[in-house]
Amino acid sequence: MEIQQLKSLQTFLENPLQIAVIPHQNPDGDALGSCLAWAAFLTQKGHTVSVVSPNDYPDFLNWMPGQENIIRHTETTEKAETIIKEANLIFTLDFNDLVRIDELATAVAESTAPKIMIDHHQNPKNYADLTISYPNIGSTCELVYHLINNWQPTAIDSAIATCLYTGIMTDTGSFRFPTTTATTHRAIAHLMDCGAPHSNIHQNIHDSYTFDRVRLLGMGLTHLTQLDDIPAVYLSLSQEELNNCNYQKGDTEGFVNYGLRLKGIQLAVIMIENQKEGKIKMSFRSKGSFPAHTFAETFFKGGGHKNAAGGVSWDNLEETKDRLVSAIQHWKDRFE
Ligand SMILES: [Mn+2]
Repeated sequence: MEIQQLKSLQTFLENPLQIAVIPHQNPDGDALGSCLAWAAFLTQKGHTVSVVSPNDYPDFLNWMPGQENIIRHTETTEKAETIIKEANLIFTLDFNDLVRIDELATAVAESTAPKIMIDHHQNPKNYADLTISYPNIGSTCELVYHLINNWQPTAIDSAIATCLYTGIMTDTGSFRFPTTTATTHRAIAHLMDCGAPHSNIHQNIHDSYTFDRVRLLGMGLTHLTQLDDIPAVYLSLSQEELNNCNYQKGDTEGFVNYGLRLKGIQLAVIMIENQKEGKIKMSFRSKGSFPAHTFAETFFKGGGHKNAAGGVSWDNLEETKDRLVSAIQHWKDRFE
């Protein structure tokens, strides 16, 4: 697949630069994978590159090649901001709106360095000097794969292949979401040729639950509720339940998908209480034409993709449930 902006991208990178590469807050496999692969490629090209993450990431990602050098803004704030200040080129990957990097946004907005967005979310904001946005591609990692493969396929070593494979795998739900194409599989085949250890990657991501995490999943599932005559389900976890299971960042990742395992269900929602921040974090997953992103945007200040979106509620858990149920009932004609 040809990426139209490759030539313009290359003109930014003609001379050795100090580069900062930034994933979104609470980075997932795609955000980290794309940043680490892109940073490794730029390093090969003779640039000095740092990956600066707005905050920490879950344990099931802390094996990825290169992650040991990631600077976390929440932990080493001054260092992170110095890197942004001194960078003469900034890449933002896997997001398209500076609100997604929280407090790091100020440093990025204040920097006079050119900014380049590489992303696959809809409706990119206009903050970058070069916007490489492909909402039809299933992951930023697949987009970065095409960029590198168009430019210099021989640069894809096993570290880059591993990072890209991971992000493509996680953002496509292990190659099963509708965004997975034959092109995706050709990219994956090539990445395996380049040394991506696919079995290890699957194990590291999916078979690395702690005992507490499985208990937490069990608690979430006991709350699984199906709406009357509407193909939608929701589940929830209270702060107390999270505490009881020694909640660690990333533990609830993927729980919402269990709702979609029910036959015929088109929308699954999870509500996770965060008492410290006084809010309920919400995730929406849909199948078919139900627009999870528009639903999240309309009712819960969120957004995302058609089949995977996030949102937030400032009401308590019970009120949020009630509001969710009415919102779904209000939109019941949108189901197939
Ligand atoms: Mn992504």
